Amino acid sequence: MAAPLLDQGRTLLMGILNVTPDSFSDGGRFLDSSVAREQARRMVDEGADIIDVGGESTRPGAAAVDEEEELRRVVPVVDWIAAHLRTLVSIDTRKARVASECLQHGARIVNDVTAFQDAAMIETARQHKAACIAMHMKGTPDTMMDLAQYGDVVAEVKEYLGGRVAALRTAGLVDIAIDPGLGFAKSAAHNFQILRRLPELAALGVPVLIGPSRKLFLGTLADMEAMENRREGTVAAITAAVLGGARIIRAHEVAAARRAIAVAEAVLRA
Ligand code: HH2
Repeated sequence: MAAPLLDQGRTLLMGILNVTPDSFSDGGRFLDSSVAREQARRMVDEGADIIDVGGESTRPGAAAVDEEEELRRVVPVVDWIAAHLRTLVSIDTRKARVASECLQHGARIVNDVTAFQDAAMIETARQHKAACIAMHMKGTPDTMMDLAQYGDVVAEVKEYLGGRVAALRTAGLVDIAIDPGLGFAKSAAHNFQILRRLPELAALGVPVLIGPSRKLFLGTLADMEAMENRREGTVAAITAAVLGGARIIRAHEVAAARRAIAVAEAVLRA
């Protein structure tokens, strides 16, 4: 069996490349393909293990993107990165056809914020022997913030993700990571609770991915409302995540994330 991509015995760093006009923190910056390529190269130089290419914003309230448009945005970028850079490519999509095309163009990981609930997505991953990242969310990006209600958020997320891992394994998929989905149908308090109780999710026995980068829950703390004031908070959240057992970190600012991971890993080793 091939070595797992998502479990390499160290914390992996996933750099975010949003090829969108409307992502919450960097919308429009990387729509131009030459700028997207440069950003991918920079992130790899700064230590990204994986480049996560997305063509549809999933920010709260975001509208769905037409399939052809999403393909047009992501496929050339995935193709170029896979051919030119020494890195793994993941495709951040909810659509089986987008995943399929990107896997044919060199992506090896599917990052699905709907956790492979679409049978066609599972079948696509199975056919390509892709690694799978299954994220927890409720509803859709358009409706999710009305659904941020839980008895025990960590217990509910854990039960849901445990079920998704079982479904993927039943389909024969073996390279799997889970993600509680910070900011997806979660209040700020839910996100902090998830970070504090991360070891409970890590106990599911598959790598946990955490994506706190620049997110709104950081902006609820004093002096962090403005996006440009969330850099240090992002680094702190990454540190907390690794100390709590996260094995994959998804971030916009790769160099800073790499340094935070190094500190947290040194603490864990000490
Ligand atoms: N967050 C975003 C998008 N995809 N995938 C996973 N697995 N985990 C996350 O936390 C996650 C994700 C949202 O962040 P971003 O990509 O920066 O913004 P947008 O969705 O507006 O493009």
